[in-house]
Amino acid sequence: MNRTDEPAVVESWNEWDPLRHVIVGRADGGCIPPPEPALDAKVPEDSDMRGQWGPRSQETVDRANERLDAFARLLEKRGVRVDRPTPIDFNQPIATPDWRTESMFGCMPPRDVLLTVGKEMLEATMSYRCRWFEYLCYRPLLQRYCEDDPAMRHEAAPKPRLTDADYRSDYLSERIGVEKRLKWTAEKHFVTTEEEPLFDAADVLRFGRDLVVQHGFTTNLKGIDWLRRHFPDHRVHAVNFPGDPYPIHIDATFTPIRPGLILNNPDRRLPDDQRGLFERNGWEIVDAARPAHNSPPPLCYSSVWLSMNVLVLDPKTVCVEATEVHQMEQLDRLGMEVVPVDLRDAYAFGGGLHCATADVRREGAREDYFP
Ligand code: DAV
Repeated sequence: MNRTDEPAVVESWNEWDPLRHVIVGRADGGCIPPPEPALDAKVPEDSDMRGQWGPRSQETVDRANERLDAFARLLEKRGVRVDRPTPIDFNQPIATPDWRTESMFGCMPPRDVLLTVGKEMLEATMSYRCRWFEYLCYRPLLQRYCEDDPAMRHEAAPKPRLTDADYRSDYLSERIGVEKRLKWTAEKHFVTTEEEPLFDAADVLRFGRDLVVQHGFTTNLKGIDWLRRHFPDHRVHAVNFPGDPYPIHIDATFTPIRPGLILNNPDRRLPDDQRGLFERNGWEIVDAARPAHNSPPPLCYSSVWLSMNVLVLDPKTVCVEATEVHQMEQLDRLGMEVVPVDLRDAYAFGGGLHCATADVRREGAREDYFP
């Protein structure tokens, strides 16, 4: 069923049904992009990345690729078909009529760009200029899926202009401080404005009939409204996590494991008034275990909470980063078979196990988990 010479079938409705076909990113040519408004707002003020940009060293690229290749082989051994994107030369200037930037980013976290909802694969708008053209790396795959599967829908959200009007200028100051950041995120005063619809695919979680979308730095309310209009047969729920001073992407914050069970980052709890949907339907929201690390690896955008950026293979099996002993232990206790995956050396390229993948097919149909 998972042979690569057989026609691909696109269909995935949630984050946990048995995984059959997935895209795993590559580190080739990954760059640290030059400063730009939305990206600067995300780089933590004490980060080793402040002020530097350019191609990442070949040594770090090779090491990340070794890990990603091994992850792909592990998935294949478990019967999951794996495809890989086609990198382009990321270390070149790009421009639109509105702006120019000196380099792109890479094609490591496919989850940020591609949103699979049922038989549709949707290219997100993205909200960083350096990631505007990243969809090109996935076009060879999407074209093939279209040829193989007559019912597959390849969609792209309207490309945003990403002029300066998309970004709040008060986020551009060098030193804001965590206290002010937390006040701003609690007030939903994020770096992106409501100039036009913006969303990254990694702000969206799929729960059958329901989509849960994080409102934050990389997804604005217009982006959520666009998703609501685009998926009229889904209920789209906006959530936000006031404890996160750098709210981008939901997948190190709120992680569904199986029907009825979600891990929530204890530093970024879902506010009480947004829990009703889950509580009314008997879903348990559990504090995730603390990360095993005190700091992210060098030159990494993400926080230590990539510990909870896990990839669920089926409702009884979950891949967890191999050094995240506390997260492994907790998931084991919650009744999951835990598959350790050595991926920390790829974190700097854009994230953990969930980020590094994008669903093509999971078994199962669209269920209503919140009737
Ligand atoms: O906690 O830094 C990382 C999410 C990456 N997709 C964080 C969020």
